[in-house]
Amino acid sequence: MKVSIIVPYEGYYNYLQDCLESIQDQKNVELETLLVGNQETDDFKKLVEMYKDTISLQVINCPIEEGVAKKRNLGLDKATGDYIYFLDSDDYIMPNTLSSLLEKALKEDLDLTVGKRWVTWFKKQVFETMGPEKNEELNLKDKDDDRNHKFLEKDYTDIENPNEQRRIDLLIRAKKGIRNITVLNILIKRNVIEEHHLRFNEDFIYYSDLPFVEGLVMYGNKIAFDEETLYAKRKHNDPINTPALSQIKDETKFDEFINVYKYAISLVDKESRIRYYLDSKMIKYYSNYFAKKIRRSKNDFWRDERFNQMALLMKDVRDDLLKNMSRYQQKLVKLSRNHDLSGTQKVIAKHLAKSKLKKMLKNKNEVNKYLYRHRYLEEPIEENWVMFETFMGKSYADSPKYIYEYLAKNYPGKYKFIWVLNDPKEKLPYEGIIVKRFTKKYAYYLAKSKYFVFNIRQPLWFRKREGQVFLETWHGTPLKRLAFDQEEVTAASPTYKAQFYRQKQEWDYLIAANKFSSDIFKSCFMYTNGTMLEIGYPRNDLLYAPNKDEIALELKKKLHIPLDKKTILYAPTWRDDEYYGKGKYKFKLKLDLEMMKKELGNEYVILLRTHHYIADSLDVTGVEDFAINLSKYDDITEIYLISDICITDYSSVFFDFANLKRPMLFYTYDIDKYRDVLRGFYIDMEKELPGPLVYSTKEVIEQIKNIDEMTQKYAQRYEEFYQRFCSIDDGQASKRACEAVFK
Ligand code: C2G
Repeated sequence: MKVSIIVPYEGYYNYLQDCLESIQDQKNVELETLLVGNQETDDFKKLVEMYKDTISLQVINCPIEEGVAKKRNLGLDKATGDYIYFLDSDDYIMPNTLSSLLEKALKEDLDLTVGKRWVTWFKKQVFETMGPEKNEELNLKDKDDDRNHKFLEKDYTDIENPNEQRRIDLLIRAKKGIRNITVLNILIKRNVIEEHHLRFNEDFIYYSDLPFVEGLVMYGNKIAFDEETLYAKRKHNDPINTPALSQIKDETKFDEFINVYKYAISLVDKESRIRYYLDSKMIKYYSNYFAKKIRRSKNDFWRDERFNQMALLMKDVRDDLLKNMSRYQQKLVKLSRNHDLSGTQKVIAKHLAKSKLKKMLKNKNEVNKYLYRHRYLEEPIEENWVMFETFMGKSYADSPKYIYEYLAKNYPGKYKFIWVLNDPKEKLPYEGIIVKRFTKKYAYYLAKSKYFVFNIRQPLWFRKREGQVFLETWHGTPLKRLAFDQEEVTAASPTYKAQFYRQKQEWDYLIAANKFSSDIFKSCFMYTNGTMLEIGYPRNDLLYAPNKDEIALELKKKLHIPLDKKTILYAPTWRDDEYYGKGKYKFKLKLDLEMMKKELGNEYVILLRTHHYIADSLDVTGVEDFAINLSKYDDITEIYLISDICITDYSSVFFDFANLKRPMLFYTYDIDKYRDVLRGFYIDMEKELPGPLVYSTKEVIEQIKNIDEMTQKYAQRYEEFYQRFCSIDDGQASKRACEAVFK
C-alpha cells in the first residue's frame, strides 16, 4: 500500500528542510512525495537532490505564487498511491505518523483516518528537544485538536447513524469555525477522491479546504481517529517577512469567506446535517468576529455592503438551529434579517461593553488602559513633559538616567520630568516626579508627554500620537541575536517579531553605541524608518568623568567595600531556557565562592551582580566578608567604576566595561548551548573577545592570579576591540543625544 504525500510549496525555503526530513523519518511505509512548486535557487536544488531517492521526491512544476488549491490539485493529478496525505511545506510530522495512520486505516478499512495535531512555533529540532511540554507551557496546544479527539472518540450509541455524525465532526472539528477547516493530517483513501472527482476549487485562495473536506465528509464512509500520530502545524514567528496564509491580513478574506460558505451550502440540501452545521458556524462567525467589524465602523464598506451581504445570509440560515444559539446571537440574526444596522450596532456595542467591563473588573490595569484610550488621548500633549523608563521601571539607570541628568543640569526649569519607577523608595537627584508602571498616572503621562526616553520597548497598548517624540536608547551593544535575526524565539511571546515590528515603527530615534550596533539594528529591528543616532552610549558618559576616581571612592565607602582590597565584578546574563515564568528567570551560581575566597580572599573581594530578569537571589552565607551582592543596586555603570576586573559571559556588559580598559574574563561554561541552541552570536566569542574564555572556578582563579600576564597577552586584541566598540564614547553622548532630540 502506497501513500502519496502532497506538499504545496510557497517558497519559504527555511521551513522546507524540516518538512522533507520529517518525511524521511517515516518508517515502514511505501511512499512518494509530490512537491508542487519549483524554485530556481541552488539551495532548493541541493535539497531536492538530497531527498530525491530517500523519499521518492518529485518536483511538480508550478509557479510559487500560485494558490494552494491549484498546487494540491496538480499533486492529486500525479499521485499514484492508494492513500493521499496532505502535508504543508512549512509543517512537519513525527516519525511514526504515517505508519500508524496506515495501519489503522487498513485494519479498520477506513476511508478517512484522522491524526493528532499540535500547533508549534518551533522548528523540528527545537520541538523535539523541548517536547510537547514546552508547547503546553506556552499554551500552544491545538484546541481544535482536543475537540477533534473528543468527538471522534465518542461512541454515539444514542445516534442513529454514528458514522455520519463522525464525519460531520470532522467537518466541524475546527473550533474557531469553518474558516479553520483543514484537509491536513487526514490519511485519505484515494478512491474516495477519484470516484467522486474531488478537487480543490481554484477560485479560492484562503479557504479552499472547506468545500474539499465537505466532499470527503459526503463520500468518505468510514472514519476514525488515530491518537498515535502527531502533525506539527508550524506557525511562522515572522509574519512580516514570511507570513503563513492564515497570518496574512487581507480585507478581502471576508468576501472570500462568504463566497466559500455560499458555495459550500450550494453542494448540500438545506435539510442536511452538513448544512445545519455550516449555518451554525456562520452565526458564530458573525457574533465573534464580524460583529466587531461593523460596530461603530467608520468604514462604509463594512457597514453597508458587507452588512447587507451578511443580512442576506442570515435570512437564509436554518430556523431550527436558532433555539440552540445564545440570546445575543438570536438578536443579531433577527435584527440583520430586518436590515436594521443601527439596532444591530447598538446590540453589539452593549454586548462588547459588557465583556470589556468584565475584563476590567478582573484587572485594574485594564481600567487604566481604558482611561488612556478613551480619556487621556483626547487631552492635549504637553510640550515640555519628558517621560523616562528603564528595565520596566525596575531601576533608575542606563542611558535614560544620563540623558535626564544632562537635561536637568543644563536646562533647569525647562522640562517636567516623569520617571517610571516601581519602588516607592526611589529618589531622583533633580526635579521630577515618579510614577509606577501601568498605574493610572502612568497611563496619563503616556498619553500627554511630548518626549519619551525608554531603554526597552514601550507597552503594546501605547499609541504614539502625532507630535510625540520617542527616543529609544536600547540597553546594550548586541551580542546575542535579536528579533528578526533570531530564527527561533523561545524566550519571548511567539508573536514577538510582529509586536516588535509595530513598536519599532514608533521609535523616532534609536541610539547606537557604535557602527557595529547601528548596522545590526537595521537588520534585527528592521529599523529603517527613524533616525539612527550613532553617537556612543549616554550610559557610558560616567566612565569618562574627570572625577571618576573620587566618585568611585565615595561609592566604595557607601557600599562598605573594604578599601584595602581590589574588586572583581561578576555580571552574568540570563538564559532563555531557565525560568520560572514570564520575565522570571532562574540563575544558579556556578562559581565556587568558597574556593575563590580561599585562593583570592587576601587580595580581592567579589561583587556579584545578576541581570534584572533574574528572580533567584544569590546565597552568600559563609562568605559574606568576601562576596558582596549588588544585584539590587540600580546602576551597573557606577559598579563598573569600582571594579578592577570584570567577569561576565554573553552579556553586553563587556562592551561597556571595555571603556575602562580594565581586564576582563569570560566565564562561558555553557557556551555551546547558548550559541548553538538558544541564540547565536553576532561576533566570534573565541576570536574577538578581549580576554580569555574560561570554564571552571579553577580557571577563573588561575587567570586572576596571573592577571598581568593575561593582560599582556590580550593587549592587542583589547585595543582592537576598544577601537571597534568604544571609540565613539567620550563622555559626551548624552549631550549629543539631547541636541539631536530636544530641539
Ligand atoms: N546588566 C546588569 N547586570 C547584569 C547583566 C546586565 O545590570 N548582570 C545590564 C547591563 O547594562 C547590560 C544590560 O543590562 O548592558 C543588558 O543585559 P544583557 O546581559 O546584555 O542582556 P539583555 O537584557 O538580553 O540585552 O542589545 C543588547 C541585548 O539586547 C542584550
